[in-house]
Amino acid sequence: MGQDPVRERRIAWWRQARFGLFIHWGLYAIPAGVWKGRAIPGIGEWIMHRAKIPVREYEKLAKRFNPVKFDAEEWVRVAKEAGMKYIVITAKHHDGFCMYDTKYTDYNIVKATPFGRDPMKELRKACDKEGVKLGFYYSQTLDWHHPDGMGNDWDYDPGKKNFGRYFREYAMPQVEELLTNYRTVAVMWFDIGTPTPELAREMVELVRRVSPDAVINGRIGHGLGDYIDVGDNRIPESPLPVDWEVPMTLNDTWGFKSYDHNWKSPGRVVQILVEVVSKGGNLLLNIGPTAEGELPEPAVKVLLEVGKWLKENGESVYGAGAAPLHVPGDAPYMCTWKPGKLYVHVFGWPWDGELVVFSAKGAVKPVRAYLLKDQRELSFRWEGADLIINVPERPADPFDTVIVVETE
Ligand code: FHN
Repeated sequence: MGQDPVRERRIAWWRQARFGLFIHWGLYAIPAGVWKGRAIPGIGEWIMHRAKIPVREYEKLAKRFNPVKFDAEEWVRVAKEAGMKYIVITAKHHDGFCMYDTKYTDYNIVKATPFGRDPMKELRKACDKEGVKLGFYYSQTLDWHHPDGMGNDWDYDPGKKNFGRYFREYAMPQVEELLTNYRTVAVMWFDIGTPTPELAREMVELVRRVSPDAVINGRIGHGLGDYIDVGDNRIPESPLPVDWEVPMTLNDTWGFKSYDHNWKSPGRVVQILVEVVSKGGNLLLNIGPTAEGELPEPAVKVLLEVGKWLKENGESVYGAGAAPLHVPGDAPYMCTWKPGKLYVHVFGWPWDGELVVFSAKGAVKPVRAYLLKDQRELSFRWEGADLIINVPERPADPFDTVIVVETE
């Protein structure tokens, strides 16, 4: 990766953004976790694989896909209200169904469904209107529908597959199509890696040629891409010295499942977001819309609550990163940082009116401390290496009260 100035320019907005919306939407929203009356365990968008549904049978879902409640503007508004700066949506997931109009297969939302509209075009327009960046998820390796794609061994003989042909004559042209017809694509989001470095390099070269400003995620594989995606739902133990992102589910699935109600609370999401930023990363938080085209109501509620918190505390998140001090694992706070400002996010309010910021000496030279929410001034003193901040009796926010420590 290195300090290539072209890359630095390309990724600058992404680094500021810190919070994005991931959307997994496709035919799998119809069965929504149930196949032939049987609840299929695991993540919703994997149902074709988990239940070994034959291509000819799965394909029939397209005829039933009619998400008439889909409203691109509404989706983008929710993302924006939630404080999310970019959206990454599945243009093609592992099931191979294309959620946009493509000339390389009729197995797409415009040609194969009664819906007949192109939601990616509509999202493009809505994102431009609202000033939200739009990126596409494209499953470049797994494709359970294409005879040469990887992963489907129940319909196709793996020994007869020509993956190179699929990749060069199908996946690459489709990515080029996305980059060209839906300009300007902010992120090209690949998944699970590419089998060979050669193919991965060819894909990266294509993206660079067609859309030099598109940020490429690390799951293209082989150390290529502009940033790293850590494991799904896994926040690293400590800050990483590279650009990174964690894709995370809001419940326990990416694609919609009718019976997954295990939603994270707004307070939990705020805490996750702050933890991610305190370790120098971005949070790409997922929601899986229904087959009717709606964002699940409970998910929207959570996101809007998070957005309210961000409206007041966004300064401590956008463009912020890891603080130059160690926060013990059992401390009741986390820290984010911008040059000249330490943001102390207090999750466990001190009962005795004194917040102890451990081992802050050397890292900060405080000149002023105040509550971010209402600018209330706070006094402070040193006790050895610890900074003691005098705080009001009650927290200013039920999720996370942010104290700003201005430093020399
Ligand atoms: O297999 C996929 C999964 O369905 C989902 O898209 C996630 C999102 O990060 N990525 C893969 C697993 O890592």
